[in-house]
Amino acid sequence: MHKTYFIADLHLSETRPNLTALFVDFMRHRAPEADAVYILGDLFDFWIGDDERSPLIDTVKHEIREVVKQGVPCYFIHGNRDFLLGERFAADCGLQLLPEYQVIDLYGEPTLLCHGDTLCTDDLDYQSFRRKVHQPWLQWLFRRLPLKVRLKIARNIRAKSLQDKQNKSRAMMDVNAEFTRRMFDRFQVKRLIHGHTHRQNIHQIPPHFERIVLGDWGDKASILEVTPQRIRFQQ
Ligand code: OKV
Ligand code: MN
Repeated sequence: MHKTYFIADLHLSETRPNLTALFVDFMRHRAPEADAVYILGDLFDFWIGDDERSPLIDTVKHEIREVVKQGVPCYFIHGNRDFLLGERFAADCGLQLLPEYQVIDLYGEPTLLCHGDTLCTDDLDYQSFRRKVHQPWLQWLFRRLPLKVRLKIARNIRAKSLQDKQNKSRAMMDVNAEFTRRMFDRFQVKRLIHGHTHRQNIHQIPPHFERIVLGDWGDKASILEVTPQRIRFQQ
């Protein structure tokens, strides 16, 4: 039976081994049966360069490589946290990096994929942060810093961001409806799949649009399974 899996926002880190175990379980027992696996960003809780080494990174690479070896293509769109994940990581495990927005033919239905952070246009602070750290020259500079320095900078930025987050409303951190509507038009699709907000749901938007939001991974996995017949979330 044909099926395609979509996951996002696992936020894997060394501090949460149970999460890594859930990912390993998914990659070993579900992913091999799929036509393809799409990881729509924030696979890792943070990413400061492909030269960082850790048991977690080795595990994730290994699991992706094994799935790819079995003939299941694995695709990745950057999240707001692992936007620095690069070609080196991808080449190491056979992961295919996709651009910010990608339209795929999902069993006959053109479907737009993205992480979702770019849709949250009401969060002006975040969008300004994003513009800053996405500047090619700043990334070029950051990548050249010693690993230790990057770790320290990243820790500081995360601590600062945790404070800022407390002053933001729920609505501000959701997608902007009008901006999202324009994306359906721009990419000529009636279906959008994204993550980032962690608000797992399938929204029907009149007259004929569908916005599918992937859930995050906490105590349980959140997996979207699409077959030619139906769309459903699995745990
Ligand atoms: C990722 C987010 C931390 C949100 C820094 C240039 C600069 C890249 C970076 C450092 C931080 C990613 C790479 C991280 C996302 C945070 C806190 C909030 C809202 C520079 C290029 F500016 F220092 F030169 N970074 N890390 N945040 O720790 O993974 O998305 S991160
Ligand atoms: Mn995100």
